[in-house]
Amino acid sequence: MLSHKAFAQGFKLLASAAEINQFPREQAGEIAFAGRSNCGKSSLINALLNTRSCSRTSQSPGRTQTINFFAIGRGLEQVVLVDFPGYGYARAPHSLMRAWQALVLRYCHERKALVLLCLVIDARRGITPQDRTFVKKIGQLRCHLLAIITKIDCLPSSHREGLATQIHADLAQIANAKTTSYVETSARKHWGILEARNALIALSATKLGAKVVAKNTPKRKSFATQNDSL
Ligand SMILES: Nc1nc2c(ncn2[C@@H]2O[C@H](COP(=O)(O)OP(=O)(O)O)[C@@H](O)[C@H]2O)c(=O)[nH]1
Ligand SMILES: [Mg+2]
Repeated sequence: MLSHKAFAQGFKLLASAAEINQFPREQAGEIAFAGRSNCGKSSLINALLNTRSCSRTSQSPGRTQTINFFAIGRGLEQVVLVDFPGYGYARAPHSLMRAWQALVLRYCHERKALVLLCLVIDARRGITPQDRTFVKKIGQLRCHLLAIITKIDCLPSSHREGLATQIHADLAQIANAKTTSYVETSARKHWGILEARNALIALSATKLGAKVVAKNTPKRKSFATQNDSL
């Protein structure tokens, strides 16, 4: 089971997969991160691990073209973070985009080790049409869906109010996961990173035996304290 210690012990790149046969052996629970290109996914993963180097942040969107698997934590606490290529990158060739998308969808549909899917959302944009398409294409998820809203430092505080409610309502219409939760962060200011780690710990531990919530009625959950659990 994932613990706070695991986030501070470094990471090991297990694989950068462009094809399904390059996926690593399923050795531990996997937490996957999806999001639009440039939404801040790499910065968020780096902030979660308190590093600058895990998931390469880049000014040029679309650079992450493989599914990257990083192991964190030791022994029974080991978890694998899975960084998907960003979708919605207009300048990537269509054939390449289709190949990434097919790979990611196959991962979501077939990977038994997947314990939690995180959807990283740029606070300034909210749920985009590409997010909608992605979530719809995944269809039925056997695990939880965690919306991680990031770059909230870019919004004036008056705009932050109601943002999570709106995103939650938008996701409620399309997501078909056991539960849908959200957390608000800024990788740049390190806001909400502890709460995001709490959410990853709690939600990744509850895949098995979790209560099944009826379709389109996601349960709302916030992760304000370190001891929160479902
Ligand atoms: N203001 C602000 N900018 C951010 C934040 N996170 C990422 N960025 C910026 O957004 C751009 C894209 O970030 P990156 O992590 O590479 O996004 P990715 O393409 O989703 O992996 C970069 O210029 C980052 O510096 C944040 O929390 N706040
Ligand atoms: Mg990236």
